[in-house]
Amino acid sequence: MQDQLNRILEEAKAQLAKAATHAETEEIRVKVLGKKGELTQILRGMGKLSPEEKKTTGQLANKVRNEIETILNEKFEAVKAAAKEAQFKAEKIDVTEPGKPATIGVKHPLTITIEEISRVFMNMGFSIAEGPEVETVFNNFDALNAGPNHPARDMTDTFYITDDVLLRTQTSPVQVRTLMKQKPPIKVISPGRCFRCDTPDATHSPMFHQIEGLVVDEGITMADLKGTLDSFAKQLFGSKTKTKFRPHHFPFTEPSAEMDVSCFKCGGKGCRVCKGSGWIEILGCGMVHPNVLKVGGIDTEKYTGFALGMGVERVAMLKYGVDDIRLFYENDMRFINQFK
Ligand code: 2NL
Repeated sequence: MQDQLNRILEEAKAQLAKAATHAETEEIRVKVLGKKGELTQILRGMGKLSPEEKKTTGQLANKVRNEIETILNEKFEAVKAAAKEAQFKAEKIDVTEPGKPATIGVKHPLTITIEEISRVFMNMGFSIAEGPEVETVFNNFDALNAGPNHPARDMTDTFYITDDVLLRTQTSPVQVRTLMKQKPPIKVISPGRCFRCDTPDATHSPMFHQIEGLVVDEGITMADLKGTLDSFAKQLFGSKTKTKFRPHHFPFTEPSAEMDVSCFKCGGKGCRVCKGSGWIEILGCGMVHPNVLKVGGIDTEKYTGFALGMGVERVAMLKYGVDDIRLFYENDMRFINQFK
């Protein structure tokens, strides 16, 4: 029996030396000291021994148990420490590692252009008006003197939601809303998104941006229109910029004109940007048609006004030398980042 006890001790020592985890150590503890453990069974069987044998074997058994318990406790401590160490290693963060640089976004070139144009008009006393992109056919066409047979109303040119509701084809309906709820003097611009059934190509997009302007007051004349737009052109394209007005036609203005600016690239000599002419077409404008003023209940004997409209993409393409309108909508950061 004493041999057996010594064997149990040696075996337990050898196994515990190899144990590397809590589970392995616990397994050995159960095998030796558990209810059915090797040592437990020997201790139980000691009742059958003679008093003499009980004394010597008992002493050895206690010594073996104490020794195994000590080694077990040490092992439990060791595997616990090792597990903690492993966890620390796995969760280690190198606080000295350089951080990932945060990338700060940039303004979209169309946003930059809208803000630049708006700034010029705001400095001349204009307010900014906004309105919905989904509009009534009345605000988009009828109120603007574009009668039922106007070609722009065609199903193939305009995105209709219902017979009476559409995606606005210009931001004029915002000006119409202003005319209907505000009394003169009126001095607003309306930047915003517009929609037309166009197949995309280098110069067309079914979604684009526009800025319109509207001034209504007593005694507004074509001279106010020309002075305001000439000043605008000089502020946006440089103080040497010249302007020229060519007769045109819009249903909502009479008379109507298109404004050209002297080429800001070549100064008017003729180059690639102005296609050799020295002039660049920038916007449409005119004196507000009396029929449009009447929609807002404005006394056309007392008040007159002028209005203008320009394409944001066109201005941005000219200013930045962008040759394809579709680049604005691809959200390719290699393109967007060039306008910082
Ligand atoms: C262009 C031409 C224009 C207007 C827009 C307007 C608005 C009201 C009354 C009269 Cl409420 N006119 N807007 C006037 C002239 C031209 O836009 O070529 N846009 C890109």
